[in-house]
Formats: sequence, C-alpha cells, structure tokens
Amino acid sequence: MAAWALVSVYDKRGVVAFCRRLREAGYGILSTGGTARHLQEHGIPVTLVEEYTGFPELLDGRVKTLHPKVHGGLLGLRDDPRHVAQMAAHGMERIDVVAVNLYPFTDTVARPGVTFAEAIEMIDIGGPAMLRAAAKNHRFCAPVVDPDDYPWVADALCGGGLSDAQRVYLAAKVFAATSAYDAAIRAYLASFAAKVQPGAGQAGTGPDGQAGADRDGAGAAAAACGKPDAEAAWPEVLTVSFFSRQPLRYGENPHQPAHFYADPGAGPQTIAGARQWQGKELSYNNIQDADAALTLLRSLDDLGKPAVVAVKHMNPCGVGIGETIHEAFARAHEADPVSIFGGIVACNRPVDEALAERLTELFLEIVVAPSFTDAALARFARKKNVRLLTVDMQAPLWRPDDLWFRRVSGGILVQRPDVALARDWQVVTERAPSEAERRALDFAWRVVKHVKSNAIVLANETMTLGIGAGQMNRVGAAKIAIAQAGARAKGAVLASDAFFPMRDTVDAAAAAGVTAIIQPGGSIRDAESIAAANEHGIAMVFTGERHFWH
Ligand code: 93A
Repeated sequence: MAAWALVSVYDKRGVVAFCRRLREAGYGILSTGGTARHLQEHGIPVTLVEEYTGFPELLDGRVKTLHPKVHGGLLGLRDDPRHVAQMAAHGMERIDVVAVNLYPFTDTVARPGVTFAEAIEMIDIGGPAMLRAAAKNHRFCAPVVDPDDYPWVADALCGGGLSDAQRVYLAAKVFAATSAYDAAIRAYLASFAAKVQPGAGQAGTGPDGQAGADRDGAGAAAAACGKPDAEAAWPEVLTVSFFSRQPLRYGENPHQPAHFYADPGAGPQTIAGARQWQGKELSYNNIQDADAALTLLRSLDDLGKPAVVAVKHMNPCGVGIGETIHEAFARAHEADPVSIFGGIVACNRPVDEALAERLTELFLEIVVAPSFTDAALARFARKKNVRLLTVDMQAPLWRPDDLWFRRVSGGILVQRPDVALARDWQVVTERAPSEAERRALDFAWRVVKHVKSNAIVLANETMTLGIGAGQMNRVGAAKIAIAQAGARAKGAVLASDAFFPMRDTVDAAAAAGVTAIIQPGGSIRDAESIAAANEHGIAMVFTGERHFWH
C-alpha cells in the first residue's frame, strides 16, 4: 500500500514545490479544501480528505480532518501487528508525512477591530491534533510544521529517508509551535478573564471592549478569584505571549535586527497603543525613550498639575510642573536647555498652537501628549520629522501585577514594576523640612525613581535643576547633578535613589547650598550622613524605600 502525505496548510508558501517532490518520492497527497484547490490549480493531483474518510467537511470547516481514518493513519504503529491489523480492519491507511500549518490566530487578534467571535473562529483544532499525533508517532510519520523545512525534508524523503534525529527534530518543532499557539490563545483569553465576574457574564456573547493585556496568567487568575496578586505563586513554567506590532528598521544600533511586539489588547494609554499623527516611523530607541518619558510623566498624575518631561537616552533631562502646560514646558526646558536637543518631550495636557510654536523651535524626536489642537498640528506639519504621539492619560499605565523582563545569558529575570511611592517619611535630622521643602522633596523623589542608578536629582518645587544618572559611585552622580544645577543649587533639595554609603554626598550637597535631602536610608553608616546633615543644617528624611533602576 502506497503511503499518504497529508497536506493541510493555511500558509501556502512553498507547498506546491514540496508536494511535487513528495509525488516524486511516491507519496499520494491527501488534502483539505483550500489546500487541495491550490495544489490542483498548480497541476498536482490530490485526494480530498473527505473522499478518503467518506465524511464531508462539516460545520463550516470546523470538522475537516477530525476522523479516525485520519488519526488512525497517523498514530498506528507500523511495527505492531495488532495495530497493523486494526488499521486494515478499519480502512485506515498509512499517513507517513503531515505538512500542516495553523490558522493565524496571533495575526488575527493583532488586527485592529477584530471581534471576539472572529478570534475564536481562528482557533485551529484539527491542525494541531494532526501535528501532535504525527509528532507523537514521529518514528513513522514525519510532521512538518514549518515551510522552511520543506526543501531538506523533501531531499531526505526522495533520498535515503529521514534519520531518527531529523524526525525527533521535526517533532520537537511541532510541540514548540503548538505550545506557543496555545499560549497565545491563553494570553488572549486571559486578558479578558480578570474582567469577568464569576456568574455575571452572558454565556456566548464573549467579553466586550478592550482587552487588558495578559501580563501573567497566574496574576489574571488570582485577580479573577479575588486573591491579592502578591500571593500568586510564580509559575513553574512562564509562558507569555506578545503579538507582532510593527517591524523596526533596526535595534539599538543599525546592525541589530529588531521588531516591536505588543501585549494582546495593549490600551491607548500605552506606547504600543499610542496613535502616531506625523513623523517618521518610530525606532527602537524612540519607543524606549517615549515609554520612559510617559512612565515618569504619569507618575506625576496625582500632583494634579500640568507637567512636562524631557527625556534623553532613557533618562529625564528636564522635568517641570506649573499652573499651565506652557509654564511646565518652560521649566522642563530651562532645567537643561542643552540636553533636550534631540530629546523626547511628554506633556500631560493638550498641546496648543503656542506650545507647538515653542516645541518646533527645538530639534525634538518625539512629542507625546493627550491631544494636539488642529492649529498645533498645522504648526508641526512644518516640521515633518517630529513624531507626534497621542496617548490616553486617564487609564492607568502600569499595574502592580505587570511583569518586567530583563534578558540575561541563559535566562530571563522577571519582576513586578516599581510602582511604589513611599508616603510616610521619617525625619532623621534635628531640622524637619519646611512645607516648601517637603513639596520639592516629593517632586525630586518622584523623578529620581526614573533616573538610572546611581541617581541623584536636584530640584525645587517646580522643576529639576540637575540630574546625575548612571554613575558607578553615588557622590559622582551628586557632583554631576550639582554641576548641572550651578548657582541654582542654592536652596535646592536633593533626592537619592539609594542610601549614602558615606557622608561625602551630604558634604558635597551642603557645599553647593542644598537645604534638604530625601533618601531611603538603611546604610550601616547612616549615622555619619545624619551627623553631616545636622552639621550643615540640612533637613533629611528617610523613605525606607529604594528605587534602583538599571
Ligand atoms: O477548523 S479546524 O480546526 N478543523 C479541522 O478539522 C481542521 N483540519 C485542518 N481546522 C482544520 N485544519 C486547518 O485547516 C489546518 O491546520 C490548516 O491551517 C487549514 C487548511 O485549510 P484549507 O486546506 O481548507 O485551506
């Protein structure tokens, strides 16, 4: 009995050439509706699966290949006489090759405006069943899930056959594909799960509206049963799915290929969900920087004031708040008029024509805002390269149960985002900060969290004055911040993302005229820093909370 190759592919790439070679190797081709038509159009004779099973494709194609004559033909052990006898008794013929690729679930859910029902219809059942069956029985049936493998598989089948190692390789590839496929479906469904009140949903209607991103199945499941997320255990196996959002010209550098993936259902408050109004395509670095600017900006939300953040290389270079967005911008700019060049500016109020005028005087990569007036858009149209992004600044940006990833060789580190903001400060010096100093300390503390460690921020109540970022010693960061502030350091406050290992930073701050300091505390040498602050009449508070950011 000649063996069959069962070919049922959504992605028809390369399938004609592959089937031609399978025919050469002596296989008969069994195929499903669309694939069969495609092959026949290219002159390849096929037998329809429905002819082989005696069953038509049913239920709008939901049942095409789910039949014992298919699965028996895939799963029967050719070297077990009982299997061979049963197969013969039930008319199950040997299917020795399976070429299947699946309905494009991830592409479908990434499409804007796709409905829940459309997504569900794109869950392939028969394809994975055949692939898994063939992968289980790979000793006898070669499963080919990736069109890129057609040429060498065809070579082998036309030659001396596939080796054991090649068969195991193909089988492993199947389970990689089907497990990723299931993970994507799980992620998509889990992004709705947290919103569904047990018992409250209407069966069959599917969840409405925007999906929350699935950052973590455990978290979503915990939320669904009302359990605090902190108690949710880290899963034994972490599967997280992100969907293709857009190609990127390159990564951090031109020789690094890169791509942007989005959370399923990333909302309009996120960078992935932002709307771009003009300008060149976003680059890898643009996306990172815009996200850094937006994240810091949104951490100022509860001050209830117009605010502007300017970012360069993932670090803020100027942050201003004011009674108007114009005032806030003027301060963010004045904070460091040099570094803002080529930067990213994020504003938490609509950008009007007057602000657009000011912004177009500068060279900027991106402006992020909740909206732009028509007149502002007309202004920016004269500077076509500036990328304009709008995001929804009402919805929360980061959730405590979001996952943060950092790749390391051989693994990935996962943590929850740093959304904490300590409110119960402990005054550790003889002098307590004044009300004005408290407001400035609060502002500086919010900003320093978003500066790469070691981080020092000098600020007053409404703007940053000097920012020292990413230094290998703390006093080095302080010196940079103090130098940047210049004469403005007099009367400023200082925030430090982590404790002072020695008193040198306090001494340097005092020499520059800083009057109050905020830092986590917790060093074995805290007493020395406190003594230094007291000597200089500086008011110092401990937050008990560190904000490393690397
Ligand atoms: O709807 S299904 O889950 N039910 C099936 O029985 C079935 N069998 C194959 N989808 C099924 N397939 C899938 O159809 C394959 O995985 C492949 O993606 C697609 C090929 O369909 P066509 O040949 O009609 O283009």
